Amino acid sequence: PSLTDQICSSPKAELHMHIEGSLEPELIFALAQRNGVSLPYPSVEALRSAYAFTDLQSFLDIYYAGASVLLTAQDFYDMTMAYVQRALADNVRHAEIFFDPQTHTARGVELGVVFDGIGRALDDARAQHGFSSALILCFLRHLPEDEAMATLEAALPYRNRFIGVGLDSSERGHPPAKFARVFARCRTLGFRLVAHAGEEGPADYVRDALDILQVERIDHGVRAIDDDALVARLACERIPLTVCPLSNQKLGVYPDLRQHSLKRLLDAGVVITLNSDDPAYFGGYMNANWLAACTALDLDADDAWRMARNSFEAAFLPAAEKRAFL
Ligand code: ES4
Ligand code: ZN
Repeated sequence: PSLTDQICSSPKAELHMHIEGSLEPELIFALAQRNGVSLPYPSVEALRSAYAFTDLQSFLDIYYAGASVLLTAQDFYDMTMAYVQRALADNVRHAEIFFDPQTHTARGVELGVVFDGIGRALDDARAQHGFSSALILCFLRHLPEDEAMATLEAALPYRNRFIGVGLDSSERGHPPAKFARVFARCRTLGFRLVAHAGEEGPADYVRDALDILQVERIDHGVRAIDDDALVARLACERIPLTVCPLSNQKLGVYPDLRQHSLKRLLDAGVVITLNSDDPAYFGGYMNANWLAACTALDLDADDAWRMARNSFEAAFLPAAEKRAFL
């Protein structure tokens, strides 16, 4: 088979996807209408044409505006089911899905509504399609640590509905150390730990996420390439990076994908995985990300096979379940 066919048909795990970033403009408009929410864009086309980002913050402003249409459990259900359909089409067999509770509670949407809508969709996806999934609750790093701690406490009644916690939103000026106490508490509680680091922020933030937050995976982590000792450590300790090629291109981390560090990191022995991040905003779901990376960096069948295997190795699943996917 061609490399394209191999990539598209290969079973994969998606480990870095924000469910709010799967809201397509059409669904944003449909939900706005259903809920009587007014949007600052006259049409689907006008909204989509605003997706011309210059950096992470210019994206986040539009991403939080898009999420403002989510009010009811049915809204969260519809968003999640639409993502599952896209993932199934790309042969994603398992997804560890981020969600941002603070984006919703700040608008008066109760945490239980968020968990019910997303959770019911993922239960149905498992029952109807055998789609495996888990939820990771992300703290917004531009907000104070106290608010992350309060969010954690509010989420504890639902603790069997999420397996871990992460850290997302504006990276620069919000280093991992800002969240040392809340991550320590999450570790004590037995949650799996991840954090965005080294997307726009420096390689130092990747090291601090490992040493201070004690995360098990790094989301993005592409700036680690600036620090040879750190790259060697990631490879030696088999710390996975959840890399998102189209995101990095659209946000100007690597405007030209041919410059992307993921090939150099892969060749250095780092456990690289490929993911879609915010697929509705960055121009593609899983297979589009895989094909863009493989084309731009001239990756071969062996590289693609390694990254598919890495996606299951890096997943927060029991070893026996991982093996059954490949
Ligand atoms: C995000 Cl691309 C990215 N980076 C940081 N935080 C995020 N939240 C949603 N997408
Ligand atoms: Zn992300």
